[in-house]
Amino acid sequence: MPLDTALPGAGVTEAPAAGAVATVRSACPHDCPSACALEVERLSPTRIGRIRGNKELPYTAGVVCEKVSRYAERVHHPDRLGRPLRRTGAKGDGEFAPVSWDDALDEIAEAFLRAEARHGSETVWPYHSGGTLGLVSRWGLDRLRNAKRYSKQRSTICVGPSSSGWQAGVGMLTGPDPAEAAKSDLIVVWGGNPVATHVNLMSHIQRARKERGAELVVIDVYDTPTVQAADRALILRPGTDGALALAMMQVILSEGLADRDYLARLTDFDPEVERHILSRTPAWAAEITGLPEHDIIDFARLYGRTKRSFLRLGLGFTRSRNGAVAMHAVSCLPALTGAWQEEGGGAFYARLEDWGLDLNLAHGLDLADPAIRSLDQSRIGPVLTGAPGALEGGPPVTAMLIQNANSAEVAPDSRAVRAGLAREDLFLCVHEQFMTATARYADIVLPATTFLECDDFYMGWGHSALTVGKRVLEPFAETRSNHDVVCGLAKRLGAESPAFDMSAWDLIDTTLQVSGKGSADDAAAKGWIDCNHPFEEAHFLNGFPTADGRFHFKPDWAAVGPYHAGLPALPDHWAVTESADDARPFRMVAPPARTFLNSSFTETVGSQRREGTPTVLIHADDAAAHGIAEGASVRVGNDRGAVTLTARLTDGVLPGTAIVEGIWPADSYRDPACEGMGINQLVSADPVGPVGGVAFHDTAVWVKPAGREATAA
Ligand SMILES: Nc1nc2c(c(=O)[nH]1)N[C@H]1C(S)=C(S)[C@@H](COP(=O)(O)OP(=O)(O)OC[C@H]3O[C@@H](n4cnc5c(=O)[nH]c(N)nc54)[C@H](O)[C@@H]3O)O[C@H]1N2
Ligand SMILES: Nc1nc2c(c(=O)[nH]1)N[C@H]1C(S)=C(S)[C@@H](COP(=O)(O)OP(=O)(O)OC[C@H]3O[C@@H](n4cnc5c(=O)[nH]c(N)nc54)[C@H](O)[C@@H]3O)O[C@H]1N2
Ligand code: SF4
Ligand SMILES: [Mo]
Repeated sequence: MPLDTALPGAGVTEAPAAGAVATVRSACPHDCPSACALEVERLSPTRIGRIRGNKELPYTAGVVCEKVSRYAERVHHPDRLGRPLRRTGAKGDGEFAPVSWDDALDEIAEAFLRAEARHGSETVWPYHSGGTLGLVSRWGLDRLRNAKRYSKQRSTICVGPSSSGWQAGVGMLTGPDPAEAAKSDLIVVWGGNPVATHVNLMSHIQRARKERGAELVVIDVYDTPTVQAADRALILRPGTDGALALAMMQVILSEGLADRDYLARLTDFDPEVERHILSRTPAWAAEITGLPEHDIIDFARLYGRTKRSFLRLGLGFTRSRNGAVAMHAVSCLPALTGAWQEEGGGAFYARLEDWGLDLNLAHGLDLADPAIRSLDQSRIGPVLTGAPGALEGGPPVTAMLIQNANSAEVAPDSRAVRAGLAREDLFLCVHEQFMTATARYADIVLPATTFLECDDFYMGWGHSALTVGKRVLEPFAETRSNHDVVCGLAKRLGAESPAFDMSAWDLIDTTLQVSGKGSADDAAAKGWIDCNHPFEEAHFLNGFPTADGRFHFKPDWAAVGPYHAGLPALPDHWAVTESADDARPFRMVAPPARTFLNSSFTETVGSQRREGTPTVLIHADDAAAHGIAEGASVRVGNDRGAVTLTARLTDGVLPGTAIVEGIWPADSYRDPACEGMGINQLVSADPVGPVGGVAFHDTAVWVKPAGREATAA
């Protein structure tokens, strides 16, 4: 079917004259809080040109990041997978031969049925992650999972620590639209790097600075581009944000800056909490954080005296073993000052709940059996290698379908992940756009469409609109969408749900209609659906979404998640991070690279050119102490593994901290010890309490000149 018949004018904002370029609406599918509404230059039914930000959706405001603006490089990449493949070599070798779609789907279904007959349905583990956040493309796999009683997935890898910490105090993953930052007098970006990771936020912050003379404060562990854009920066030791928050509260309470009326009305603040906070002095926090005591006091006063203060909480500061406790401690600040009551005041972490969508049909929620086990997504390594406890008392995992995930690179403890993926008794299907490190281990590789080649809707987890991504291009080669694969397998596996017989568009339309949000076509005509809450609700003026309607200074961790043992009963700094010692004197932080998105875009020339080569950033004094020169080749390692990187020296990081940006393909690390593994071979898969998740920025390592380590080894 010619494209323009398939999509009768939908989303076309400028009609093409003969031979001219059409500009078509779309939406970014990536795991990024900006969740941009896009405008795509469609050059032909199979080619795009530039991508720009939609000017009408206020949050996007005409801006997109550099990597998506040149998406043509990714969608038209010569290495796109175009045909289903069957493994011909050993697992992980990457040797495959083409096979037909029918044969591939038959083979997967037979393998799943065989596995189920032998070990029961829980032996099959469908697995998805954030490659796309499409309401259909990402979570549609759950419909197959639930209909077939396959093992569930606890999606912890990204938001486990941050979400649980926020829930402990506020109660629900919701809040005001962060575009409200434009109305603030003080914006604090805490443990996030929006210039690199969600650039659109910066437009709204810039407005506040220009129109209101607002101040931007950034709290990070190194001199990021967001730090460079700030009026004031606090560079602290990783994993110590809880201490900073407590000392700020101590100053606010002792200098009479707390809103006592608000505390009494809308929180569980009591004399026990007050006594505890008063014991956490700036001197105590200075010792832990590495910040000068007077900087802590100055910033606490600024925050305490500014009613319209907005905390934009990133995820970075929660990727430590104490991450949930730190998030909870920081989230206490606007409850103490009552900043929530102001427009442009309060805090935002992520809107992952509270969209008012009935997703029973789309995600098969009503088919789920509570008795079926739920495996921790972050612990794919321990799960596949059968580590104690990881299988939750159930059978081994012997069959998987992976969509939207590159676990061999992104999950912690790469050694275990790869050992697991290579198991001879595991049947693995990977549905992918590229031959990733994970796909190389597959028995069957299926070629996937990109967001431009299928229909979907997306939740703006860093704003409050649902965005619409209607198909822009004909699918490349033989690629199929996630929805098509799920439906094709469901038929062969005898799984039942009316949604398996619906197109993605019909499924979205039905979902929107039963949720009272109009039709999919109406939404497509506009480009998005506004789901903003009224001010009183977004700011919790009449109560927080907790059982008693109050913000909780005293969290009930046991009610939040299973790994609650030892979490402090009051807001605090929890000293459980991986301690540096003489053998591993550095604490490694592994944050995103600006032009990669997790492991995506590592294949594009523009991003490769921009990022150069994998580096480790350390303080110049540390470098001198370890005999490391600028640009030198160094090895970074611990008991779990080692990588080779190029050293960059700076005074924009505290001594003892080592920054390694980006999740590069394993062969970029040029180290014989890598054995096909990347940076996450150094990262532990221990679950972060109370719900699980990964301490990506909490790894003790040594850093040595490459030559010296090589001779020692
Ligand atoms: N360009 C780009 N954009 C991305 C991504 C990407 O890989 N590349 N990933 C996307 C995804 S999946 C997500 S979840 C978001 C994440 O986006 P962010 O919320 O920005 O979170 P992180 O990427 O984890 O880390 C952000 C910052 O936290 C800092 N940090 C690390 N440890 C600490 C600490 O202990 N305390 C403090 N105060 N700061 C600390 C890091 O130095 C880093 O600058 O970004 C999305 N956007
Ligand atoms: N060192 C370190 N590791 C990290 C992090 C970190 O900060 N540091 N961040 C963590 C975080 S926050 C996250 S969210 C995870 C993310 O980890 P992942 O969600 O696994 O992210 P990606 O590496 O981008 O891999 C997603 C894959 O999905 C594929 N894909 C995209 N769209 C589609 C589609 O429509 N269909 C199919 N079938 N496939 C598709 C892409 O080609 C890509 O290979 O990584 C985590 N890992
Ligand atoms: S990756 Fe983020 S900033 Fe870039 S286009 Fe997508 S949503 Fe916007
Ligand atoms: Mo993430």
